[in-house]
Amino acid sequence: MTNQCAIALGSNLGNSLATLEQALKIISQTPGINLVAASSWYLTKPIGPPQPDYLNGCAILAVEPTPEELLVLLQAIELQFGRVRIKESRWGARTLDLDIILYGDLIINNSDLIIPHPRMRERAFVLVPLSEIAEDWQEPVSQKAIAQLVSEIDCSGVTIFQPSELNN
Ligand code: ROI
Repeated sequence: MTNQCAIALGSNLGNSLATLEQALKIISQTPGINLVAASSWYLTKPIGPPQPDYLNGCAILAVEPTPEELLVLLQAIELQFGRVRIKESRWGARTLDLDIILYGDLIINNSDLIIPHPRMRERAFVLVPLSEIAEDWQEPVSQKAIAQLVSEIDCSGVTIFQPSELNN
């Protein structure tokens, strides 16, 4: 019994492209997880305080783990890439950020896990990549499709990544 889940990947420290591609490989090789689709990588203007541009993308996974188990798995992968949450400011730069965006049509509101991701509906760096691979997926809180949500926001800070552009 598997569930369709959408995750967002982001990085703006170190070799972001290598980090994101390795992270996606580790995720897809995890028992109980199958990679269904991966978006292009996008170069995105930072939301929050001034910091380097981000590389962002999304993936659709078919998962056996529960949302809570998946969160633990993703956080372990973040740590493998040297992410130290305590040292990072909440809105600061990070080597690897893995967020659960959607898990089927579940709505979860725990202290440590909120699904759908509470800010996904306003974030072009999530919605643009996600619309590439899941445009018809209904976001269960707004009950709008991803394609509809993306049409309602400003996406000017999000462009498809060309590997020669990233110089940090
Ligand atoms: N901004 C962009 N463009 N991409 C991110 O992945 C991202 N992640 C964050 C904050 C600091 C909110 N800004 C971001 O955590």
